Amino acid sequence: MTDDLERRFDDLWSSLRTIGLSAESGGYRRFAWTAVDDQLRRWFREQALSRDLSYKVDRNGNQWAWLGVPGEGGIVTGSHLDSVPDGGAYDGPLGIVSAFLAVDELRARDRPVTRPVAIVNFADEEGARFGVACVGSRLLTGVLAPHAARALTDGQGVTLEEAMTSAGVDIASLGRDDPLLGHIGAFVELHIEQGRALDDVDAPVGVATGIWPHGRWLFAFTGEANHAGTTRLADRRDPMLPFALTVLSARSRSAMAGALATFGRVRVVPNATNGIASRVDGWLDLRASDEGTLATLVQAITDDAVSAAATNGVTATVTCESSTPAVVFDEELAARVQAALGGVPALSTGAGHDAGILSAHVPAAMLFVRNRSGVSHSPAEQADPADLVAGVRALAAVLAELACQ
Ligand code: HGY
Ligand code: MN
Ligand code: MN
Repeated sequence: MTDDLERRFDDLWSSLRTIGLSAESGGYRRFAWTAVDDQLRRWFREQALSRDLSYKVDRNGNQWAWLGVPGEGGIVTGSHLDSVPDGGAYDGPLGIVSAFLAVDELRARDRPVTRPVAIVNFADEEGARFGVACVGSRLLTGVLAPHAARALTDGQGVTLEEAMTSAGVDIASLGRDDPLLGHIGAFVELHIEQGRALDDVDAPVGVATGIWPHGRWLFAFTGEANHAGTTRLADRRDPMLPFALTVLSARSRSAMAGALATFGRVRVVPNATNGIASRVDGWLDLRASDEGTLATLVQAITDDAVSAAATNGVTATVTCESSTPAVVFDEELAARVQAALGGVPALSTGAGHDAGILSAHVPAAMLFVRNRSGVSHSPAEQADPADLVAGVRALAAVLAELACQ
């Protein structure tokens, strides 16, 4: 094990630091298939080539860097480089930077690497631009149908098909990729923790047990645009009112059920201060400990929305944009990861990940690195240099356990 790892982490991290950084917010705006994403993808390619790893883009636009010949039983690590709007630095990129450094560590060891090892950058994990999260891993595993993916549309009316085509991806090749899935013997994703559990128990690294089921629903309320100063209250068909009531319903119902409901994105048409809106679209992100609770909550919030809309002369429609079942990570793989790390805290999470999507198809595991602020999807994400290095060492130990036999 080399001892200048902190410096090498810093160097590699710095090479990525300014890409997509907003001077205005201090957060990252790294959205799929944009010019910023292209810079990130070039960075990944350069890292792969500078290490003599074989570089490939799969049928669904995910980037791969292979050590050894891709084949059955490969040990894959990696994460994503895209971000939410004004995201933090670590969610995603930490898993990829740590993966490159862990592979460097693996190669510097005496033990021969006996299985193919790969680093992957999954495309469009956050779904910030086209609305559906984990598009790259959903396409790879067949969870998202190619025709549904192609039709996804961003806020400017650009389809995913157009965006991927402009980025040079052959759109005709999208879809479940069984030969590639057959090369993944195990997938291990390292990720910044998106909470305070590790800080609470004073541990730099933890292992995931599972992910809460979750999904995204579009609540669309259609009323009638009219003048804010002349329209009598009795004559209004204001979609903002049922929307507001729905936000409160989601909050109180989820609180009672121990679940998490968030409306973090709203579109108001025409969005004028002195006008009653004609339409309000709000996106519900809902997560619960089990699928029954999630389904019951969605139905109850939908019923509340429809009834609040009717009371206000507005129509409401609710569309599920994505849903992800509960994930329980592979216990045998988790036990091997734990053995390689000498026993670390085990945590479940409400955050979605490509590892969760892959877990229904191949053995998958996750390592979490302590986040000092506990905040994520915000520039306030924070990690200590010593923990970042501990994460790389942990990942290298796991790769050695799995790939050197
Ligand atoms: O939204 C999520 O849970 C994840 O961070 N993509
Ligand atoms: Mn995220
Ligand atoms: Mn992430």
